[in-house]
Amino acid sequence: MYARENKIAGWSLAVAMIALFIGGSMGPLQKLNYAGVNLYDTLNDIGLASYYQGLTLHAVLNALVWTTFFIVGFFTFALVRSLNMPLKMPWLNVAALIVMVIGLIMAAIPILLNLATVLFTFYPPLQANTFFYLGLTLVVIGSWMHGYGYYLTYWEWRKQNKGTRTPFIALAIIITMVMWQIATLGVAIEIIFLIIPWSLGWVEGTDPTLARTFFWFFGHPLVYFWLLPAYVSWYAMLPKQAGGKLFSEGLARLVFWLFLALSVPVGLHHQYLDPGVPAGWKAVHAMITFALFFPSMVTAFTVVASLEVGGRARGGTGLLGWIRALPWGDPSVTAQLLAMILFVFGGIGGLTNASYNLNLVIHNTSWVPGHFHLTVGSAVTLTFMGIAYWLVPAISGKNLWSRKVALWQGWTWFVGMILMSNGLHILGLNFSMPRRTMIGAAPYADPAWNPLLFEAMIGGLILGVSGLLFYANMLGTVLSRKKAETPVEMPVAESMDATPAPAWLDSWKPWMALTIVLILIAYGPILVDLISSAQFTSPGFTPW
Ligand code: HAS
Ligand code: CU
Repeated sequence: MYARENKIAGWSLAVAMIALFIGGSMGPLQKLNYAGVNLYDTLNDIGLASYYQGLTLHAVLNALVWTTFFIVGFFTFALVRSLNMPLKMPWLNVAALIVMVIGLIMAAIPILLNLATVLFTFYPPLQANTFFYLGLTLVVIGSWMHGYGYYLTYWEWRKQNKGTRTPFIALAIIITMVMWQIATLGVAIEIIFLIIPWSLGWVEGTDPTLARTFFWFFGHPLVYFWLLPAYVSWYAMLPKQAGGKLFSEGLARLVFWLFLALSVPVGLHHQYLDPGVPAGWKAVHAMITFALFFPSMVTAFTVVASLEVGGRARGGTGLLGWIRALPWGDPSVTAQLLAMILFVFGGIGGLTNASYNLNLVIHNTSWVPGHFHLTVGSAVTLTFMGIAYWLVPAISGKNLWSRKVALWQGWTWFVGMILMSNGLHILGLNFSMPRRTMIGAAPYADPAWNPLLFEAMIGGLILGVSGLLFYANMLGTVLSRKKAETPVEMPVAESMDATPAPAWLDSWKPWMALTIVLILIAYGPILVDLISSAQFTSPGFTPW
């Protein structure tokens, strides 16, 4: 069943994991540099020019490639099962994957040649080789094509199932892809109209403020594009794995619609310190960011309630006794529970960032990488690893190589991330240690930082070990010659709602209207203002 879809999913996951392996292996090096150990000289011999080239590889491969490829693989697998019908036009999704891989190669070559050491935000006036931008554009276009393949399938399903509510997993996937479609318009405009003509030398200068504003139109919803697939698992799959039920499918649907409407019009919370963006618009985006806090709190409540149902069904009693009764011996569950615990702290840090006055203190300090390693590096990545522990067996038809190694992997990730992010957060908050800086070579580095740098380094090394455990298991599983006796199926949690979700939670019109209106309000006037006063005067810089 679904052989084609499994193939698309399997290859997407393979690319994702190779990217995470290469990108992730830069991580421990960065942390060793914090402790004054400079391995980059050795790496020079194999062609790595600088800390910043390593950092670009790390962030592009981990944050952009690992996530995007994993997500389309997971979604392709889950969508068809949720709708109970194969892809309508499978060749479109195959073509999508090919376009994404071509784009990846096109972007990777300039990075490896040190022609695109611009970090993952590629802010102008830093300028990379044009192929880097073209490659990223192709990855995005490929992901759109995946989306079109999903929409066509969904459309067909709706035609055949008039009056039936869309199954939750399918609906959540389609909403996520539509949100991504809207968000990526920002980066597409930035790259196509501002950056490519400038990197080719057709125009002399560019306007960094305008470029950054288009980037963050995309950059914030990007983080929810990473998060929402984890939410799909937490809402609809994890409760089943934990022996529970989805506490309220109605709430779960509401959350995804709210993310559609609220994910984009908040990008200026990354630009609080940008001069040239009027403070009033920053305030509007700050308010919408706090509105966005609501669906995450609903998620915390609903997911924990769903887990509690599971824990109690498994014999847990008392106020917290159900937590112990959860299946902690199942590595897929454990990884995701630990990811959720780390996300509590990542989320609190996010609220700190979103508060204008607090942001002034932590912006561009190591607090920010502390924050995003708890979110994209833990809530998302550790959840994806947890998903991989059933998904890779399901696709390959093999048993997971070692449950024990997988359990160790989840726990080491948890411990390593606590140490590393704690160090980074405090260094940023208390000592204003800058982010994106080769601290090992910084003349202003203060000896008072050393204990925390050491803590972060130990955390980073533990994470490196955890990564190796993950890869041992993935390779062990895929390369094993023995087929599993009982095939692994996608876990789907039953809903506890007594009635099907109301029609307005399965209806695109009102939510799309709200989405468009909010974006027009939050971005319309400021973009008109920035475009009409744009100064295309900044030449490109390649300081490496
Ligand atoms: Fe963020 C910067 C604000 C969430 C990623 N963020 C970043 C950057 C990245 C990133 C990559 O306002 C750096 C970008 C760069 O390079 O410059 N972020 C927020 C806010 C949230 C938030 C308000 N961020 C995320 C997520 C990310 C992510 C999710 C990736 C996936 N972030 C900011 C701001 C900046 C920023 C500013 C700019 C900083 C600067 O100055 O540069 C919120 O969405 C967070 C809401 C989440 C929660 C947590 C809910 C908890 C749940 C778990 C429940 C589980 C339980 C445990 C209770 C409030 C759902 C149960 C366990 C059992 C065992 C039972
Ligand atoms: Cu953001």
